[in-house]
Amino acid sequence: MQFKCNQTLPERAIHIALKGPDGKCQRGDGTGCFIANNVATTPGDMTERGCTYAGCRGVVGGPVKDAIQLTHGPIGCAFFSWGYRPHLADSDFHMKYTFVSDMNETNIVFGGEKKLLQSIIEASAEFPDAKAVFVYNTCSTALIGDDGRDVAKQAEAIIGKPVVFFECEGFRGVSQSMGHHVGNETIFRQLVGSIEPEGDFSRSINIIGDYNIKNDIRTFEYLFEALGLQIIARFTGNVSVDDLKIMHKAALNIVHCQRSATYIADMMKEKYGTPSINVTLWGIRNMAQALRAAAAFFGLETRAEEVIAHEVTRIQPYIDAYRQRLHGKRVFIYQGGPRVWHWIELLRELGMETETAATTFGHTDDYEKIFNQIPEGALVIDNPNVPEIEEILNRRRPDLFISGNKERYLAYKLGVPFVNGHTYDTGPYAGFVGMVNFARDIDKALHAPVWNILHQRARPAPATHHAAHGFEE
Ligand code: CFM
Repeated sequence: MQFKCNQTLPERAIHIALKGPDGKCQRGDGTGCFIANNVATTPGDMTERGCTYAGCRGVVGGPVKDAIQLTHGPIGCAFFSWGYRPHLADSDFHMKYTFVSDMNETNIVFGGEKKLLQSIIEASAEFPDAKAVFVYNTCSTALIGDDGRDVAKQAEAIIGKPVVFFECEGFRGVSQSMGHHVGNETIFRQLVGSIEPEGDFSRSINIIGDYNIKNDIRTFEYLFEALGLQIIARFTGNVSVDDLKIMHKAALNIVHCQRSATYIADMMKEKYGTPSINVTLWGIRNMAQALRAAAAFFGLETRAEEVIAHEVTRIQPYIDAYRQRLHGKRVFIYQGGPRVWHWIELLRELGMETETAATTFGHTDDYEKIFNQIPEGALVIDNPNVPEIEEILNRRRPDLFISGNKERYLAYKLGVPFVNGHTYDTGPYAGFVGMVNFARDIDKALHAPVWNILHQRARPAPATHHAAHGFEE
């Protein structure tokens, strides 16, 4: 069987797949290969992907709360990386300010190294409390061959604090995913292990791959602390430069976002022998499992059961109430990558099923985790463009679309209830208590009074299984 989206390029067929009756991925070109992913976007396809710089500046480096975040490039690169992702911390310096070398035409012709050096010196004189300067390279400065590494070295000698140069020029990878990798490697190489603190770190952990979106850490950090564990560093939500320097002391790495931050856990394993566990900090079963796994490592199993029992008792009445209202709903989740597979189980705990799944930059391991969890007949699409998303919303008519701000108004216009899964309109959504917020927001979206008006008009019949997915040729 061959199938594809009707409103799209023929090359896209390999990025669209169904979960077949054998439980395997049935790709749109009928070859039986696994869904194509993490490859260059087809020219002419209006992808929603970000660039390497976006993944490095916006996702991994940007949350570090006491570093000057300086873009080496044109002003537009800095503007569009500033404030779009609410990675909160207990101070707001990193969210409030963005710095840029402001490359103009003359600088592009004659080189921007001097201007960069001057920008670093000026910024650090203006903000003496900052603990480091993070410099991010962009397409234009990479193309003209500015030697940012050398400038960073010179600047470091002048200002006397770390100047970390990220080689994250936008064109370097096929998506923001490459920027995560560059961010991990650079922070590891330049900062981790640069201080050797005294003390007992035998019961300490790092939380790797959480960015404190709308204060997610408030929902799970106290749980790990209740086990008796000390959190040394977060990578990178609410983290300071000094925390990053000593994160190699942790006894265990707890890896949450396994797309953007497994790299640093692997490098720590190799260099320092730090063990790591992969966890999901969303949903009841996953959060409990994360606490159990951490506790098992330290021999704190009894305490973990007490903590879990206490928390689950607290939230269960709310979850039960929401479950009654949400039961049987069919969901389309479209996120950057891992959140799709992180949430399938959580939605099931609320009585809902994920029948369509898409990621912007997921890799094979993300798609394997998705295929393992979705039901037969579910549709999966890699790096969807807007016409494809529109076609899915129109033809599959999900009851709920969990996606991001880029798709919000498309969903509203097509009359599909929407929840913002990237930056959360309210949040936090992680941990046990965050799940109640998530359920509340889903309930609000599904049962908003506006749908009563729409429902009076004719709506296409909801999609059921195979033929109804509407993607056959
Ligand atoms: Fe990791 Fe993320 Fe995600 Fe991500 Fe992102 Fe994000 Fe995401 Mo938006 S780090 S990969 S690059 S969990 S910003 S906090 S929600 S696309 S699925």
